[in-house]
Amino acid sequence: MPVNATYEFAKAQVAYDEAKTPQEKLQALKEMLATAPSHKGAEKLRSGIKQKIARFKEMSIRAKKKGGSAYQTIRKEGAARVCIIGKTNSGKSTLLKELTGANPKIASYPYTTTMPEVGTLDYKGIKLQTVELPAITKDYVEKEKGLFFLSIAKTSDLLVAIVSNQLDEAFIQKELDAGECNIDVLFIKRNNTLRSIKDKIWIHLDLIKVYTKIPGKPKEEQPLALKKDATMEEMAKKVHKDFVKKFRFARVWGKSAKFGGQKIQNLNHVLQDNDVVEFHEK
Ligand SMILES: Nc1nc2c(ncn2[C@@H]2O[C@H](COP(=O)(O)OP(=O)(O)O)[C@@H](O)[C@H]2O)c(=O)[nH]1
Ligand SMILES: [Mg+2]
Repeated sequence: MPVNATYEFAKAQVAYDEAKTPQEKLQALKEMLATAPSHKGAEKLRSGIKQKIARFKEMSIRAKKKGGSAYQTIRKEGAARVCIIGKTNSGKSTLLKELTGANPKIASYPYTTTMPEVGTLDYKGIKLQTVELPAITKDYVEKEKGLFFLSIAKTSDLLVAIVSNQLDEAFIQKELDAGECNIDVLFIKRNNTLRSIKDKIWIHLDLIKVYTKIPGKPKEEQPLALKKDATMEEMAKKVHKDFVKKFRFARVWGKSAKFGGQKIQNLNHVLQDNDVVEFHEK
């Protein structure tokens, strides 16, 4: 049976466009090469496909080799990791500086930031690691750098994307989807106030802050971050690894208490934002 090469090729091309992982892309590219026209006029097309195949192969070999990447991973710190993403010149470095006081390079020319920049955002005493990722470009997932930056994005608890319009939003979402990055995205515009951006980040992280206190003293200045709906047990564990064993009861002030200083013996008691907890040991 005669094979319609053009049809097969088009099919492989669609598969390539729809492929989400480098492995799938590689598979589709091989199919494209096998079905590409063989006449002289298609030489450029074939060599382009071969180049892409070589690139994806190198990428997957590098990914398999432990520590084979030229890029350093960033150690997680603080209660959560937030990544600032966006197109070039969207104001990522400026926002990082405003949120954290870090000093990234800021310039009016594009692609100033070539490696991730890190700062710490202090939200009412909670430390949030904030990472600016270099500009998202088209077909991000096909570039080794893009893959690396996506791998950092995937380790974050929230992505903050600076956009000017719906098109930007769609572009960024598409690149994240292609990289199989399913982290929540908070889209913000540059004209949002810093206060509102900080509050939105906090709300989207779904965390609460709680305070410990020693009997007869006011609450500690430094709050602890817990995930929303965390229990007394989770807080106790966070304060000290032996605390659950030693737990006798706690006095609680705040939204989760019926009245200020309520005695709570139940380790499954659900805490709320801004609660103050005084632990009493056995
Ligand atoms: N008008 C205006 N310009 C800004 C704002 N934020 C950043 N810029 C400018 O836009 C350019 C790129 O900013 P930068 O933070 O380096 O963007 P990045 O490439 O996304 O990191 C610089 O010239 C900034 O001064 C803003 O909120 N308003
Ligand atoms: Mg930058």
